[in-house]
Amino acid sequence: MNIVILTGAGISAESGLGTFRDKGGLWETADWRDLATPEGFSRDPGLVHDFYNMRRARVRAARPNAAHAALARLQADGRHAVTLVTQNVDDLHERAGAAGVIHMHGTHLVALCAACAHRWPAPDQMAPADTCPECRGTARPDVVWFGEQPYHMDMIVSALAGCDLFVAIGTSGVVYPAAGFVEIATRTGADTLELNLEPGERASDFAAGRFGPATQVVPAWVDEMLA
Ligand code: BJW
Repeated sequence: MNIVILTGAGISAESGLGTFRDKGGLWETADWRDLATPEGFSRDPGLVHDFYNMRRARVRAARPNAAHAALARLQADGRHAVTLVTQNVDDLHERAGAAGVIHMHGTHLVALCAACAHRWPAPDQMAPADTCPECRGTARPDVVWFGEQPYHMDMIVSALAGCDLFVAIGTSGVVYPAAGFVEIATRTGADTLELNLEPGERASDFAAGRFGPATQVVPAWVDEMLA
């Protein structure tokens, strides 16, 4: 079976990384217009770097959980062709052993030159004075902010067009284009499944849903797929 899996912040919640829109989430205490837009970065690059420096430190201290491990197990088993797309900017899928993970919103472990698009490993602390080693342009985290085009969209849409099953895990279904993947998969005739703590915004678009903490529902679903 060709399976496309989309993950969101909820899969990393039990590794200690905050989600965005839950109670106590990152956007409850901070304004996304200041922290996750190119305009916010132009206004106050120091504030944005501090936000990503804090999150980078949390990611470096975090460990993959049972849900990340289960998806890596499903992929490594080889019975199904698994395309893993994540909205997350952490590297917990890779550290659990997953291969070829598509980071549609980039990763804050990489720095990006805003002028020439050169990329290099992000230092633990980035600062407004940091410049590109190639052209001296402004350095920023290699993440996709609101109003910017998510990465690898051609690859993702073609994987969705050829999949038999689309599974969304731990994502609220609020942010596009990822929130529209279930529609694309449904149109192409795929079965669809939502695995989430509770039903997300697009729950009624999925053929089925299973709800509970990712560390429980994801390994249980993977066990069934490999039974
Ligand atoms: C658990 C759990 C546990 C908790 N176990 N589950 C009007 C209509 C349609 C679109 C738009 C519109 N106005 C503007 C737009 C476009 C805009 C958009 O969607 N805005 C909406 C808010 C309306 N989108 C964009 O601008 C995007 N670009 C774009 O559209 O370009 C045009 C284009 C598209 C395609 C081709 C060509 C051109 C860019 C979006 C960039 C998003 N960036 C961020 C920041 C990235 C860097 C960073 O991490 O800081 O991405 S915002 C933030 O939201 C982050 C996330 O990846 C993303 C999604 O969040 P996610 O993962 O769903 O997290 P939460 O917190 O929302 O949900 C967590 C879920 O987990 C919940 O369901 C919980 O229940 C669950 N959970 N604990 C299991 N233990």
